[in-house]
Amino acid sequence: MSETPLLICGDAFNPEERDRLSSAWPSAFVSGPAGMADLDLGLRSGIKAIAFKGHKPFGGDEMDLFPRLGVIANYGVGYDAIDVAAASTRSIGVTNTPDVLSDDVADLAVALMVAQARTMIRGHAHVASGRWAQEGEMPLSRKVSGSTVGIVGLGRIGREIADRLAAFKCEIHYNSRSEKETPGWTWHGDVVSLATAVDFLVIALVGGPATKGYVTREAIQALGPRGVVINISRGSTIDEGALLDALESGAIAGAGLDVYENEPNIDPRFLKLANVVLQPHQGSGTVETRRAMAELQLANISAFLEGKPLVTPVN
Ligand code: 8YV
Repeated sequence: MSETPLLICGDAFNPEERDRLSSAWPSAFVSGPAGMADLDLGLRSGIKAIAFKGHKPFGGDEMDLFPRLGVIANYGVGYDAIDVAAASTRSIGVTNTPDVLSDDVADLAVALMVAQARTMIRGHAHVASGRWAQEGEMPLSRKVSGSTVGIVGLGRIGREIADRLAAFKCEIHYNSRSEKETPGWTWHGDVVSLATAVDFLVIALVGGPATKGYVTREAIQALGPRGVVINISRGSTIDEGALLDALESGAIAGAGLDVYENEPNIDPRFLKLANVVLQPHQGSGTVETRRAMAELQLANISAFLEGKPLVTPVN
């Protein structure tokens, strides 16, 4: 049997992250779950932990390739790529990297709101192209402070977004399964009621089958012509076709998006829109936070391989 306990899985790992893992534990590498079946049986039989990064599906069939597998440590708070139920039935632990990225993702959500409403991308082009000197001022933009905001999903990240927007003097509404203890924010039992009440709808849901298409066509319509959708969660949480229809027709005012259904090959309809600010799924993508995520992932792997309790288990 091989003496290699760790498999690093995902071409999204950068060299520093791979080095950190492989300096801690003897390891092998595979670019994604699809390549696991091609690994040598001797190597597979020794693997006890998998460090996972990326969004390609990792299911029970792949888990069965590793008879001694005890933990899958995900790099990221969202673990929708991993079939957690399949892991649980096989007594495989799954871990993620919560909390350490909430500030960055919340910062980006607020930045998307401000950039969209204050037409900052257009403003940059106006200056950089020299048009400012030739044509003078741009058309006026739209105020963010004091606006009415609806947060879909008041978990760790949703809460950070709401706290920031409360400091922007926004009126905070939210939708979650049950009412939470808040400083007087307004709870809505469904997303259509939430969308009807607000101008900015900020999606901060977890991904996965339970939230697929949660923000429906009806909810998008309910936002109305001043409505702006911000999504920093997963592309799957909103009806993307309905969002594109509403953006194209002017049924809503715009969107600020960090996530899409088909990343990185996003629907080309997005590229023709003038009322959107688009980011390449970089919510947690700062040097500081990615390092903290990598360290937490390694802490979970080391805990497992040393027979200690997992640091941030999800099952
Ligand atoms: C990704 C994320 O994990 O944490 C999450 O759920 O979506 C991101 O931080 C990161 O892009 C690595 O794939």
